[in-house]
Amino acid sequence: MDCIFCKIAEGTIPSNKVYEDERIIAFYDLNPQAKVHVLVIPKLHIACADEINADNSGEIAYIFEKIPQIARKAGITNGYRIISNCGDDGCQSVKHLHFHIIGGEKLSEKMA
Ligand code: DGP
Repeated sequence: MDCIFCKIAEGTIPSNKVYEDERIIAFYDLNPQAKVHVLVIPKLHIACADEINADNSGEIAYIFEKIPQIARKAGITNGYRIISNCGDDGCQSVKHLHFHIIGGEKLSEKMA
């Protein structure tokens, strides 16, 4: 499968990693939208939030358990926003489920 984030998870495409274990990887976004912008992905290929189901939702729960640690490791100390774009109207450009963690500064009150 030709998926950039699967390749990052396998290590065949390099990334600036914040955190990695056997289930997930967190790395800095190539095109940061805030002072700190990290992406967290499951190593298991799940296309987007639409494809979360009873068989794979444990990976998502695990990501959310780890997000506080990842945010701290990225230097975020005063709150953050978690975003997951899904599908065409959601402007998802990489079709491997990912959570944007943005922070490190006061964010806009608008979300869209
Ligand atoms: P989205 O629009 O929600 O699908 O966000 C995809 C993000 O992925 C976008 O902010 C840019 C980032 N991105 C795309 N390709 C790469 C890559 O090869 N490395 C890194 N670090 N980020 C990437």
